[in-house]
Amino acid sequence: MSIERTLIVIKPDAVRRGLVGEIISRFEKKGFKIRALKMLWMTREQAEEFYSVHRGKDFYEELVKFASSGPIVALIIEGDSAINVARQMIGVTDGRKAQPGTIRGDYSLSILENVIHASDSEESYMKEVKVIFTDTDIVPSY
Ligand code: 3AN
Repeated sequence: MSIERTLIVIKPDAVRRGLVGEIISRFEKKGFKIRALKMLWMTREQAEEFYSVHRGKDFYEELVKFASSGPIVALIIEGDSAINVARQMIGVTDGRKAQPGTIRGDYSLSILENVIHASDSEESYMKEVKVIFTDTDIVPSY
C-alpha cells in the first residue's frame, strides 16, 4: 500500500460541456479522498508554467491558449497508488485512441481538448500542484 496524492485538472472543454460532476464522481466512487478542490481561470502565465515541459513543441502555443480559454476545476486526490491509478482512469492522451471506459475514452475525440489532466509522476505532481494550490488549500486527513 502506497498512499499518494495526485493533481487532477478538469480542463476548460469539460467545464464548458458540464462534465465536472461526472468526472469528480468517478474519482470519489473509485475510493479516492478529495483533499483540495478549486475552480479557477488560469492566466496565460499560469498555463505557460503548468505546461512548461512542453515549451518548444509545435502544439505548445495552442495548448497554452486552450488551457487559459476558460475556467478549470482542480483537485488534489489521495489514495493507494493515486498517480498510476488516476493515469489509468483518464486513458491515453488522444481521445480518439483512449479505451472506452476511461474518461478520455468516454468523453473526448481530440488530442488537444482531452477533458482532463492527471500528473504522470511524483515529480510532475510536485511541480504542477504549486501552480494551482498552496499548502493551506489542503484539508487535514479525514
Ligand atoms: P498527457 O496529458 O496524456 O500526459 P502530455 O503531457 O503529452 O499528455 O500532453 C499535455 C497536453 O498537451 C495533453 N493533455 C493535450 O491537451 C496536449 N497535447 C499533447 N499532444 C498534443 C498534440 N500532438 N497536439 C495537440 N495537443 C497535444
